[in-house]
Amino acid sequence: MAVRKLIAGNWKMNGLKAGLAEIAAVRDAVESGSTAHVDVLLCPPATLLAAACETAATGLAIGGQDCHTAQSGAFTGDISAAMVADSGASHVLVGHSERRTLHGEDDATVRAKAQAAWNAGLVAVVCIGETQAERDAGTTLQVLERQLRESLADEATAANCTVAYEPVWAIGTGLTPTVDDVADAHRFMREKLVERFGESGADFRILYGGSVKPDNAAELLSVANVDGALVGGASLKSADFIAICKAVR
Ligand code: G2H
Repeated sequence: MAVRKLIAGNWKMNGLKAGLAEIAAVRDAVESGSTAHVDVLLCPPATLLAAACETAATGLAIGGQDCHTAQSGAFTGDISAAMVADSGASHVLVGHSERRTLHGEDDATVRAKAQAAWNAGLVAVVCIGETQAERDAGTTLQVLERQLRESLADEATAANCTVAYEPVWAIGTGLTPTVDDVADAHRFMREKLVERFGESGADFRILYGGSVKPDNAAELLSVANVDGALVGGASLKSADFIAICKAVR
C-alpha cells in the first residue's frame, strides 16, 4: 500500500512569537489546497506550541520536539507528553540525534518517551540514524536495526508511530547521502518493520531527514520507501517549507 507522505518541520531552538507569521503562511498554503497531496506537520519550540495550535487551525498538524518519560513530576525545565497534548498538539518528536547526543538519551529512554507520547494520545515521531563514525565503520545497517528494535516498543503501530531516519552526519551540514544510500537504508528499515510487525509494517511512515532543501526534496522524496521528510533549517522559512511540500509527487 502506498503510504501518504508527511512533510514535518523541526524548528529546533528557533522561533519567537513573530515566527507565528511563518506558521500562518504554511496554514494558508495548506488551506489553499496546494499541499493537499501530503500531510504537513510543524514542530515549533515548546514556548510556541499553544499559539501555534491556535494559528494552525485545521489541516496543519503541530507537534512538540521532545517529551519526558513521566507525565508529571519534579523535573525542572522538562515538558511532559501530557503537556504537549494539552497545548493542542498531535505529534511529538522523540530521540532526535541532538537529544541523543547532547542530552545522553539512549534507545531505552527514547522508547519510554514514545510510550509516554502514546499514553497522552500523541503520535511519536521516533528518530534514528547512524553517526559519521558508525558510517565510516560500515555499521550503518546494524545501527539502524538496533535503534529500530530498541527504540520502538511492541505497541508501536503505523497509526501511533512514524520513523524518521536522519543520518547524523547529514544534519545541518548540507551533506546528503546518495539516492542509492537512502534507498538501501529505507528498504532495510521497511524489511525490519515488516519482519517485526507483519503486514502492517508496510504502513509505517519512514521519513528521511538531514539537509532536506527545496532543491533536493523532489529527488529524495521520490525514493522508494521514503514516506516524507523531517526538515530542520529549511522549515524556518515558510516559502522554503511550502516548496518542499509541493516537491512531493
Ligand atoms: C535533521 C533535520 C531536521 P536539517 O535534524 O530534524 O535538520 O534539515 O537542518 O539538517
